[in-house]
Amino acid sequence: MTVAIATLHEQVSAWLKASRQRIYRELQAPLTVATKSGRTDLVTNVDRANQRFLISQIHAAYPQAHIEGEEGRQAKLDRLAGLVFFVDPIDGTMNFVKQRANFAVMIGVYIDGAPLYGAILDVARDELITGGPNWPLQLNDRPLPTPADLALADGLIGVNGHMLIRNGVHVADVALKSAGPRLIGSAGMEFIAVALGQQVGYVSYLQPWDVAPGLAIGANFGLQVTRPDASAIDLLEPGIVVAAMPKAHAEIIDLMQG
Ligand code: 2AM
Ligand code: CA
Ligand code: CA
Ligand code: CA
Repeated sequence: MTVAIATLHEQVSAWLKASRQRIYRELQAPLTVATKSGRTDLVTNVDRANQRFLISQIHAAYPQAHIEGEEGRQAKLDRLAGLVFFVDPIDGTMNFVKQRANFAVMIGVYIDGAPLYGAILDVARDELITGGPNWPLQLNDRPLPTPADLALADGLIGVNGHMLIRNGVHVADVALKSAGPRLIGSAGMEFIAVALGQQVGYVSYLQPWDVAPGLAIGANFGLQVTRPDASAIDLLEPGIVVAAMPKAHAEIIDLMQG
């Protein structure tokens, strides 16, 4: 199967920009907020509506595609064969509800399990980061420099708050060895910070749609995205993700094994 990446980029960019317009239009009415697995795991009417919108756009353009989206009622993906779109209609729903900022809409596109293209829109700033193994790292269609391959001591590290507080898999050790931990509360925004060279990496427990877009973008600039034992990410399962530039990644993996 061949997919023209330039066409894909135009389509996905247009869907994400349209999502932004729809989100702000829907915010003119009160939000409906519900909990999922617990008190801090939220979904709103806007998450659900935007997922329906994105799925309809993907289906119309790529009828053969399989779609794995966070809020859907569609069956969970059980294989990565063919063209697969990972969709997170609002990433950082708690931030969306509490801050109306620091949330993203994002899509990762894979063929037979290999990354093809990723796009993350910082909705509040209207900044779209795109990239892939064969697509340049861009911010709103303008090229970005490759982030520096800093040692952990020289870079800020994005972390999952609960993992840091509980020192799950030595996250506190990683934070202490870094130039400082940072906590944004949106996986997509964390990957944007890494792509912009603002932090050297990110450690969290993530679902496939949280990691797929950033992993595809990072394939453009040597970002290492693995499990804590350095094994490859299985995009069919949730799990701990270590995403970092190569030097810091090697250091983080060492700390996490220790
Ligand atoms: P979400 O907002 O799309 O759910 C910080 O909470 C980051 O972790 C966000 O990117 C969030 O994505 C993700 N996340 C994954 N599982 C979560 C959960 N059970 N509760 C809250 N956030 C979760
Ligand atoms: Ca969620
Ligand atoms: Ca998410
Ligand atoms: Ca989400």
